[in-house]
Amino acid sequence: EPPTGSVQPVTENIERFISSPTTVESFKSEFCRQLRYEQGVDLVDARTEDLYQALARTVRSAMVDGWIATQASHRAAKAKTVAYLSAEFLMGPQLENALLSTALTEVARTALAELELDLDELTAYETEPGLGNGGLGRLAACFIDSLAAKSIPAIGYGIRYEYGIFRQTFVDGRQVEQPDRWLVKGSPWELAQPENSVTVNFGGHTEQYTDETGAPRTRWVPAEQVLAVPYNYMVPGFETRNVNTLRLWSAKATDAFDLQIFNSGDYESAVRRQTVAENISKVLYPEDSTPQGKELRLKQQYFFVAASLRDYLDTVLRDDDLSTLPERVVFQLNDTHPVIGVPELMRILLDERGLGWDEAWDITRRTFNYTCHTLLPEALEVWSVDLLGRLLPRHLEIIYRINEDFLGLVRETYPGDELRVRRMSIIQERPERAVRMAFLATVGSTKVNGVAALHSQLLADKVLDDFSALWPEKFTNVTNGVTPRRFMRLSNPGLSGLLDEAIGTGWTNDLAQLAKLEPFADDASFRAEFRAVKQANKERFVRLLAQRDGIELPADALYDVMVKRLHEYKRQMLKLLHVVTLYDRVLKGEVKASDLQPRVVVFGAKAAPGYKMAKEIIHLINRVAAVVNNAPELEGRLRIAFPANYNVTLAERLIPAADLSEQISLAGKEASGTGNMKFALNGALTIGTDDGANVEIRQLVGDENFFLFGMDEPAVQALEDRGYNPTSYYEVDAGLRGAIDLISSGLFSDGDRTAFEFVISDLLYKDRFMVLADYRSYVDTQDRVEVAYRDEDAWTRSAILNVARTGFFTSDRSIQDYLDRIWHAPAKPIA
Ligand code: GL9
Repeated sequence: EPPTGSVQPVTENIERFISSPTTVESFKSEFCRQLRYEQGVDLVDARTEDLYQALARTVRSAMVDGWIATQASHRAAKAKTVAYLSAEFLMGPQLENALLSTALTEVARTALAELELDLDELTAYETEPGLGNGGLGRLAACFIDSLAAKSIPAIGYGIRYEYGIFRQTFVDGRQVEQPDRWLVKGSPWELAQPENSVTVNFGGHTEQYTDETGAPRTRWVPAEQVLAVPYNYMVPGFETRNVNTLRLWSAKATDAFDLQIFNSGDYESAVRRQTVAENISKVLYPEDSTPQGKELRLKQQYFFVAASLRDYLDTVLRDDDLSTLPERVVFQLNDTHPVIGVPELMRILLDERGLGWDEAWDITRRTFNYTCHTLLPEALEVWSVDLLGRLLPRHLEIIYRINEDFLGLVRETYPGDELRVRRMSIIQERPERAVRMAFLATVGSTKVNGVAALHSQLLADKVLDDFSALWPEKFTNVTNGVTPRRFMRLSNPGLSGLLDEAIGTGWTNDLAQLAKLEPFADDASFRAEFRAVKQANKERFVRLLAQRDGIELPADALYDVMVKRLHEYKRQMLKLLHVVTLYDRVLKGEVKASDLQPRVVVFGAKAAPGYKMAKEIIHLINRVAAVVNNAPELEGRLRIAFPANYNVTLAERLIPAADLSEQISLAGKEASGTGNMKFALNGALTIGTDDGANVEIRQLVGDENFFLFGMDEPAVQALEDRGYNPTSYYEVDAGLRGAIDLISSGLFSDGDRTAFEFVISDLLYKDRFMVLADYRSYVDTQDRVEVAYRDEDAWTRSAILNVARTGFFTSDRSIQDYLDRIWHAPAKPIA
């Protein structure tokens, strides 16, 4: 039913009037039309920006028919939809991926060439939307790619931050954050839909009343309203006509009484109201693993979740009967950020739809599932009862009632065990009364999953042990994955071409086919070609870095890469101690520089702006780099490159160039990792601990093709239990002492011996992540890496086997696991 007042659309044969730009001629014509009639720019005057915009809009228009058909078909079929709720979607550049999915790359190249324009130049011009912090946001982007590729009805719901993750710069080696103004020139990829805006309420109080039937009811009387405006991004799938939706919400002031205030002459108040509302989607919180508990963050969470539920129920589903909701949609909670959706759905069912508590709770629990992405206790979100009650009074009441019923069940199951009741309560009492969002998510969901086998096991055995004891069948694992479209086909055309020739092209959406590569590891001519691709990728990266950062590097070296957020548990310090050890050995004459394997160590890492230790470590890396890179003693054989502002765009060029992938977190701390998968799939060998998905990578590639080092999780636990004393390692290990003393000597800080005291004294006296305990094992293993790398044939063989044996880590497989174990939503390919 079209909404009343809308014009009846011409539905028959709309293709008679318009068509999608899928041939060279129509592509050229649409490109010129966009440039001229939509942007008002003459081709002869067009700047790169104008050309890029016109190109992007042309490609976007090629996706629209599939997008419209997908929505119509899913609506008609009443298809079960996966709604992926995520505060972050770290999408990366869009143009190449859209061209790949629409199979228009060559059409675009030719069309542009006929206009004397170069596709690659325009592709390189794109700035990526950085609407995520790291692994969690990038995983969401890989998942919506795979959902589309598999023709699963799915919607991604998130926030259209006006400023994404900050742009990192270095000033005297220190991180300085610049705002990421990704929207100033407008995004050519979005379609605003202000007519589908929804209002989101905050504050106020609740009231009891009796309805027409005399039944007691509750209603929320909010104090504030904000408008949520949807922006749609098309999510095309590889080799399917289906195009899914990513719907990001932007906050806008309602204009209800703005005008009144404005007319009364109080212009500042009118503007202030607007600013307060629009601040909600202004900026991505740049935090990693340490949520700040700020009011604006909770507002962001409720804002996007409330808008998404409202949108799904009223605009997508449009069904009065919500009793079958669990058959029509599954809301997947990407970490605890959207968990306020659980009481929000309860509120809708109870207060707006008039359902009874039991029925509402049954529907809600069957509609939500929760993915946990961490093991660090400090990363688990809690919201103070005080703040929640002020911002969302009705939700707090509902949470209390959920908790009451839940604790009733606990008491019934474990009579007399009040300690357990306190441990399991959704409300923590100390240090302040607060809602434990991970517990609320667990109670409110059908399934709870971790993101790698080890992580899921530790979740069930440690972090959520009481819950897994109560509900063992609720807990499951889905190991993360990455999309091979972006992280192989697009980022590594050299390797992709080689794979196409060797095993056919089917691997791109059936990555298990990489197994067919296995025999080629023993083929000397294939190994030579594989090596040539790796070398060409290094050269391409070297050219990019010279141009992007003015960093000059040798291409002929072992590329040793550690890229990920800067966090103590990930142990960038361990990598740095290794580098300093190599330098120290040469300075002491223990090793001749000419005997060193030429090595380029690449770091890429952003630190949360308020994370002092992480920022000090960035500074230290930069200072060590400045000295090492110019040390005559090293004869240029050891280089450190730390390009600022590591992002998806840089990752796509760097990962294919890597020989060695650094995955060196303290065992039991990295939930999964996904960079580890990207490196292995691009033929890098891993040096890593038995942590996260490293465990599964090693099982698949085999011990002989993986450099394992360090303590495993039980050993870490045992050391913690007996009492860890980092200084004792410093005292007994001369190599370690040499490295630490070199840093303390002032050599990297113009003679200032105190410059890095903050870092060094923490290592010596606290070292929460046991860097010193794993140092010896790490450095010895790096020495083995160096020997292994010199045997070109054996190394290349291992690299090929890494590719051949890691097809498991495609996000297509992750999505299949979610479908089989959690979602049960069938594919609906459109005709
Ligand atoms: C993370 C985990 O730390 C990673 O180990 C995991 O691979 C990803 C995706 O599951 O999720 N959880 C988390 O908060 N972040 C992760 O990367 N942090 C950021 O995204 C910054």
